[in-house]
Amino acid sequence: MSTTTTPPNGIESDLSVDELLDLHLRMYRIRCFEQEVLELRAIGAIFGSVHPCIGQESAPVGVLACASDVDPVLATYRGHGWAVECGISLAELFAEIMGRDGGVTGARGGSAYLTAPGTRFLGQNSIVAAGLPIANGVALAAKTLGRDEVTIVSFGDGATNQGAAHEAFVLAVARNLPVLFVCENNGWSEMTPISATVPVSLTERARAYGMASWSVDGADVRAVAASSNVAIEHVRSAAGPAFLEIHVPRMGGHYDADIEHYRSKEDKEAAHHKDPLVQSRTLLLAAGMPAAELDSREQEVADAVARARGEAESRPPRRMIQSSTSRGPHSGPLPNRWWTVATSPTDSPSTRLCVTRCAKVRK
Ligand SMILES: Cc1ncc(C[n+]2csc(CCOP(=O)(O)OP(=O)(O)O)c2C)c(N)n1
Ligand SMILES: [Mg+2]
Repeated sequence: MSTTTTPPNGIESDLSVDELLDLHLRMYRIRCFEQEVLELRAIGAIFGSVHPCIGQESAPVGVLACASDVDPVLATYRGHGWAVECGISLAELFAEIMGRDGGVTGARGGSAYLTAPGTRFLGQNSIVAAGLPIANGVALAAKTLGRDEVTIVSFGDGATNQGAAHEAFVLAVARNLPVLFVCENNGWSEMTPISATVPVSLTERARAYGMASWSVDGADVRAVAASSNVAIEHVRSAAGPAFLEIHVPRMGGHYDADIEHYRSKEDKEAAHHKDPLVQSRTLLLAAGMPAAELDSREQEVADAVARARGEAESRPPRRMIQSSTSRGPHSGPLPNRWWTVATSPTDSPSTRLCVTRCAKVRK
């Protein structure tokens, strides 16, 4: 099939149906991953809360479809989708989130601090807006070393109110850094609607810093890819940092146990109507793809994700995690043995190196 599709965002998209199918299945993989994570959390297989990106899948998929394989990526605690899209092993991601041996950083990061040493996925950050100045540092290094890289950092709408974001925008413009600031505007900062704190559009704000900026409807992955392409090319051509706002629906709560007492039924329903997967599926069917074929392609993806989960579940719990949970809350300095925890034979060489270095520093 080669029907061209055109999203209604003003930027033309020349995606073929096969390309749209690829983006759809990539989003579907993230959705399956998040649903498995929520189920694991519900049965107590994950310690601590998780912040799923359900509804926001078009952001990592649309943006990274236009990036190069070496462009560094940073995300927030809602960043599982970015890690998945960076090609990190799903089994290692599940193991990390579940505190199992063989997790991508030996279960030291968990859901909110996923990082994959030695890859371009430089990691998530639970401190709101902390990723932006880090991205600047990464971009400054790339620029100084003459590397053709665009650093991509994703963050929420609420993060744009943080001082760290302001400083990062100022520095990125002042130094003409090759950074793409990707704002996933889901309309909420925990329990506060963005309209309660920001009286102007976020792109208008970004332009005030001197950055090129675009806004796009995240319900349409074609539009996200088309806008990302323009934004990434802008940054790659050394025209300066750019700001891409993607309007995404937060289809669930802020985190897994959020009962959303502060949110109206209408707002929640509106978010579900913006589900990017429903839109891409509808487009594919309208373009003539048989429903049975689409179902079977989705099933293959769901099966692969379930297998990765099973692989992670078969791994033993990480020794360090057992030790931390059995000791309970600690006071005073941690004993040295905490930091001399051995790396696992299943850890990658870069993880072993990273852990050993951390242990030396903390002692
Ligand atoms: C520096 C800092 N302040 C406050 C918090 C508490 N906090 C966690 S998530 C969050 C809301 C962030 O909203 P947004 O940036 O829109 O991201 P979203 O959760 O919607 O993806 C806040 C205030 C934090 N983690 N870090
Ligand atoms: Mg938000």
